[in-house]
Amino acid sequence: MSYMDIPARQPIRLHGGGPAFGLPEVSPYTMKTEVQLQIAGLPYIHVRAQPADSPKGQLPFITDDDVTVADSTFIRSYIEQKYGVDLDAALSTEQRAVAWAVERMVENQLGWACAYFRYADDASFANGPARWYDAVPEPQRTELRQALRDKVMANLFAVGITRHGHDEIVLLGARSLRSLSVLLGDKPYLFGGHPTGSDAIAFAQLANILSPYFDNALRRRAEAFHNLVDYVERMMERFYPRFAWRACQKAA
Ligand SMILES: N[C@@H](CCC(=O)N[C@@H](CS)C(=O)NCC(=O)O)C(=O)O
Repeated sequence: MSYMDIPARQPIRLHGGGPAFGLPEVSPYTMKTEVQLQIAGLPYIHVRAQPADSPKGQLPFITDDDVTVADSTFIRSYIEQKYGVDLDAALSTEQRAVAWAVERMVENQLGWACAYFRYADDASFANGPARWYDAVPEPQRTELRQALRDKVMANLFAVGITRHGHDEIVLLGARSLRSLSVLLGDKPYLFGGHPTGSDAIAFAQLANILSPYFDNALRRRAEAFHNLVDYVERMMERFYPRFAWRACQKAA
């Protein structure tokens, strides 16, 4: 068989929400996967999709030839197995355990605190998620906005975050921010000189919190951790070098 007979491999297609709110990708889970694909050195194409397009009803999902994988955690397992990469290769067994705990804290606690500020606050909702329906004619626009907000508010209640008061939610979020800040210390990345798997989600969630489009108490708490602010800038420069993160921050 000659070189010409070998079928060209199609890049992985990463389905996400696309840029919005001063971020190169609006979905933190898609950003996580995008960064992990880059750490793994795998070529990919970033395409826009709707959650309803995904087999699990959420973004991201990837298509790789005839394989579709949904959910950022399972996407990572898939690429690590299929392409023989280990995003945590440099980590000890103990560090891997900490990395998983960090990932769960960011996704299952800090992420909900961030979502609370985006959806519960009228101005943030109007300035943010409501805008996805700008092109839809009335009365469907108002209905779709309300349906989205109701769904996310129901989720926030189900996971428990909105059973707390505003200040308590800030406190919970700030504890996670502090933990990340302490873990990072003065290192470039969470576990040393090179980014590993959990840097992807920590960065994505922190970038979302620091989005200049939303002014809230959680963002102000995050801004007070200067090493986290610098970390987001560092990750942005490395993984989204063409995105004008600094300019967006200054313009806000
Ligand atoms: N566990 C999922 C969470 C993904 C997720 O929450 N995606 C959001 C966008 S950031 C979504 O699609 N939400 C729509 C919905 O839940 O209906 C993962 O890690 O991929």
